[in-house]
Parts: sequence; C-alpha cells; structure tokens
Amino acid sequence: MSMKADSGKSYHLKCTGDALLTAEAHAGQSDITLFGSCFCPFVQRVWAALEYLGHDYQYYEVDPYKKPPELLEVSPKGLVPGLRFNSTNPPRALNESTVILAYLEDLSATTTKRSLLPPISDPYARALVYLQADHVSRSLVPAFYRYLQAQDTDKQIEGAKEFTASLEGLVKLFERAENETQTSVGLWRGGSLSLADVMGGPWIFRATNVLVHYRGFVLPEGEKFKAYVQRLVSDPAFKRTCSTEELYLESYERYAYNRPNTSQVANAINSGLALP
Ligand SMILES: N[C@@H](CCC(=O)N[C@@H](CS)C(=O)NCC(=O)O)C(=O)O
Repeated sequence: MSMKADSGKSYHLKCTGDALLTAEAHAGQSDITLFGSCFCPFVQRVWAALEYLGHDYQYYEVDPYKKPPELLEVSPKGLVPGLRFNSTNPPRALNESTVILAYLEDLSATTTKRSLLPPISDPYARALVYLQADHVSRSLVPAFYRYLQAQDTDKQIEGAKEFTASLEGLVKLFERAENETQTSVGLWRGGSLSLADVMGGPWIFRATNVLVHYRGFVLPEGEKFKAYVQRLVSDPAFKRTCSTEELYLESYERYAYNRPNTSQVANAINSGLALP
C-alpha cells in the first residue's frame, strides 16, 4: 500500500459537529466535571455513558499531553478521562475509563435509574456483557493501535488480520449472549446501548474513519455486523459525542506515521508493554 507523506497535523483541542453542540450544552458548572479531550476514545466511553445514563455534568476540554495541574489532581498519570466531583470539599475525583463506567452504572441505580447492563436479577446475562467488555480491553484496543502504528507493509497486513480477528471475536461473544440470554440491552441485538457498546464503540467508530483512511481497512463482511455499526454510529447518546471525520483524521495522523512520543499508549505499543 503506498503511503502518503506525514503532513505534520496535530491533534485537535476543540470538538466539532455533534460533539461540539453537546460540549457547548454542558459548558456550565455542575456537580460532576468530565475532563476530556475531543479525539480521545477512552473519554468517549465515559461521555457516551454520561449522555445515555442521563447525568448532569460539565464537559471540560483539556490537553492531556500538556498535563495541566488541574488534570493531574483528578488523574495521577495525567490521562483523560477524569471525573471531578465538585460537591465535596475538597473535591473527590476518579480516573480510568473502566472504573468511571462502573461508578456511573452504580450511581445511576439510585439516581437516574438507567443502566448499561441487564438487570441485577440476571447475573449471567450481565457476566456475558462483562466478557464482551473484557475482550475489548484486552484484544480490540491494543490491536487497533498495533495496526494503526504499523509502518511496514507486512506488519500492516498482520495488523489488519489481528484487528479483524478481534472484531470477529467480539461478534462471537455478542452471538453467544444472544443465544444464551434474553435482554433488551445491547445494540447488537437491536436493544439499548450496553457497557460493551460504550467500551468498544469508540474504536469501532475510529475504524470506520481513521483505519479506513490511513490503512485502507475493510470492515468485516456480513449484514449483521454492518447493521451493528450503523446502529452504533446513529445511537443518539453515542452520536452526541462524535466529532466530524476531519477531526479524527487529523488527530490520528501522528499514530498513523508512528511519530516518536505520540502518547503513552503509542509508546506502550511500540515497546510491547501493557497500555497505560
Ligand atoms: N487507561 C486509561 C487510558 C486513557 C488514555 O490513554 N488517554 C489518552 C488520550 S486518548 C491520554 O490522556 N494521553 C495522554 C498521554 O499519553 O500522555 C483509561 O482507560 O482511562
């Protein structure tokens, strides 16, 4: 595959499109502040969950590579997302997207009464959603970056295979849950947004723009998979957190050319270490 040259574009510092409207609607003070970055998929997990679960929050854009002190106060490694709870003195805070999702799920049980999981009375159905989310963390996310950061053609072919196999693995887990349990949770089965959807959605979405653009990626065949991706990108809560394609293409150019010191995630991938 012929590579265009790196044009030196940098990551964006302001949302565009639907995400900009959402950020503007959530610019005012609130008990919860989401420290976010417009291009970040880990942030998008939490942002889509806040939208779906129906919480009040303030969206606050930060540059995580500059590590402003207010970000370090809520997230010790200076990574977004972070949540700050402003109603306690001193404010409390949480970091790590997966931990924040667990917190928001629990918070919602007694407040907005919405949920990203099957009911607590069906622990097996919930566990199958956890299996999907676990697959996203341990397989889909690292495979995405290995593929996008691969520079040699053979490594890119390998990356495409690994990422495709990981998507297929996720589909298998969706099918298993569909066969073994009954719930209206999960976009795969035409239901509501699930924990697995918010966990993996941001990378599946970026596969449709960033991987297609920089790697000529072809998404897995199959009507059901296509329909799933369509439901994901048109899901109202998810869509409210999406910027326009140009923002992602420009923000990910540094990964696509594997520029040195792109991010902690990129460094971890390059050195074969666990993601931060
Ligand atoms: N494990 C973290 C990862 C978050 C993460 O890597 N965020 C990136 C932006 S997409 C970041 O803040 N990078 C700053 C850096 O690399 O220094 C989570 O799930 O919240």
